[in-house]
Amino acid sequence: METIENRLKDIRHDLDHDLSNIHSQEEFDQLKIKFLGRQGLINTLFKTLPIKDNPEIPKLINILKSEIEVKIDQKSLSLSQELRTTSIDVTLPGINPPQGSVHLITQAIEEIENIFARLGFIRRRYPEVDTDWYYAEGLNIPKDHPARDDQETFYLDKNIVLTAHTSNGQLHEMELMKHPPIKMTNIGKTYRRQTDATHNPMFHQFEGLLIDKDISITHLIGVTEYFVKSYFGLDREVRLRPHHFQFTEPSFEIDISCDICQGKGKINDKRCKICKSGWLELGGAGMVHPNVLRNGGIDPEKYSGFAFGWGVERVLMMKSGLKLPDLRQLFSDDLRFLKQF
Ligand code: FA5
Repeated sequence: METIENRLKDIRHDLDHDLSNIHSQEEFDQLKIKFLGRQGLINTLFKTLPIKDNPEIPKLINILKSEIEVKIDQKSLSLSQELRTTSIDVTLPGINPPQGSVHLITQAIEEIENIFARLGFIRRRYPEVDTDWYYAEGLNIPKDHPARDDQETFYLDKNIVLTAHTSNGQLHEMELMKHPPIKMTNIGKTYRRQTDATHNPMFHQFEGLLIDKDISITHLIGVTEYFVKSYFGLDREVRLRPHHFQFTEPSFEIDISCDICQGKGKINDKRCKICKSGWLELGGAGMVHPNVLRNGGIDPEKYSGFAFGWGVERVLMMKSGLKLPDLRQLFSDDLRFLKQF
């Protein structure tokens, strides 16, 4: 009798162990078969124990059977609750993850890149952290020259700067290509110690450089007009104003007609508040200085070229229909502002 009771005890123990390890319907069904199935442990007890000799034995087996049935019922309930909370109902409608969009500045950069690509300009990426040679000295700006003051440069070291313009790409490109024709845009981040409604300490510039035989100001004007009409619209006009840059000779500031007053400088006899004169400044340009060509290993007797460097955020602000009172908004993380675009 003792061994029989031990067998029943083992089955109870077995059941408790199995029940605590069940986490799926399949495991549960297997467990039911194992204990209560036709070939299960309970039926095996009836078949193998001497039930005819001792009427106590079937009683004990039936008590165990009822215990097993109760525990199995309880598990069935708790398992269905567990499965309900953890399973995925694939028929439910999905939750859309929040959708981002390309930032305004990235959109502008892509548009600018594509406009110049249509004219055959290849986009390069030159360093944002560069040596003084590429940034200034090689561009005909000697040490201690007052032209360095204009840019309020961040120096990381005596000889290493966070570039304040993308013009450092000019010499890199000449070294890379070695021989003209050269036709590149260098679009990248630039840094100056400036901050107000039209200046940010980090901003983007796009530099253009074209060097070949017999390149003249006419080509510069043609490329500028193509860009201005493609980016701003066919109604915008271009003008060149004499200016000075160390690395171009002659040098210009390029202006485009104001879209608010249509280049008149006045709206209903009142001065246009945006431009005051009918023109908005696009940025600097000029014919590459012979010293710069020489520094890049190109013979200025054989080749000539033009370069320009304009601000991405500024052209974005000047674009028709986009009125940004403060350029620094572009760098804010205010989604109410950014989501408009
Ligand atoms: C230059 O940086 C010259 N390297 C441009 C150049 C290239 C001239 C090739 C000749 C040949 P400038 O300092 O004017 O030029 O800057 C060019 C443009 O950068 C400005 O017209 C303006 O659009 C933009 N810019 C300058 N500083 C800032 C700033 N802090 N925040 C936003 N945009 C700026």
